[in-house]
Amino acid sequence: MTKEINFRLTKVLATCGTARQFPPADPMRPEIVLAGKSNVGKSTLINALTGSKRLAYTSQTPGKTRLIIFFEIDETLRLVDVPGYGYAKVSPDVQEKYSGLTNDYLAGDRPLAHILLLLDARHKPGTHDWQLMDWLQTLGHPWSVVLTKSDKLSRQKLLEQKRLIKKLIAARFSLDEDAIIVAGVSAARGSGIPELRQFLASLINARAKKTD
Ligand SMILES: Nc1nc2c(ncn2[C@@H]2O[C@H](COP(=O)(O)OP(=O)(O)OP(=O)(O)O)[C@@H](O)[C@H]2O)c(=O)[nH]1
Ligand SMILES: [Mg+2]
Repeated sequence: MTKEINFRLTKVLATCGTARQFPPADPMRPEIVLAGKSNVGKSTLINALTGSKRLAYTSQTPGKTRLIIFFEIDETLRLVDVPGYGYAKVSPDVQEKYSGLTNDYLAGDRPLAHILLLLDARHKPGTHDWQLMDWLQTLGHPWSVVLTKSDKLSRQKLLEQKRLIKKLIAARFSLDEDAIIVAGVSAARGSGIPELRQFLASLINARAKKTD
């Protein structure tokens, strides 16, 4: 049976500056990571998914989320907000520390169900985005792309951008374009949010069936 997930039943589980602070892994509560460049809209998307205005901290100042934050939804799954990368005003050693924390998480023994790589719908993937995709492919983690701020584009432009991103990723990793999932969302308008909730629920349900 497919379990409904109530995304409104979300709480902050842990706010972590080091890997030691990560909450104990719970295989019954698989984790979905939101990763992406600083300011791409990770925290805003968590707020939109959970119907909260200020659960995840959002700001106009890029590079604000410096910690890994674990959210728990309906005692069923966890969303993990990892620090944004590629923030130019942060010195390289500070940058290193935060990407180190993300690497600790990704390379650690977590019940990782999926990674959502967020890209601004208006732009192509940058160096740091490709680095993360390379790393995820190397680790063998399943991931998909979410194009954020889709309200900044016309419907037609968004479609074109989705196609372009699929093409670029397929070329880089020798994949079939149809195997690449690229969703579009606008937290500002709420578009794509119910579909993304549905996608996450289907991932969690598929995983639950496998471990039955
Ligand atoms: N127009 C529009 N703006 C958005 C959308 N989502 C986020 N933003 C804006 O983008 C800015 C950054 O959003 P955040 O959610 O703080 O970004 P973040 O990825 O968490 O950033 P870091 O924590 O620095 O890594 C904020 O000013 C948001 O209001 C969207 O769907 N549409
Ligand atoms: Mg943030």
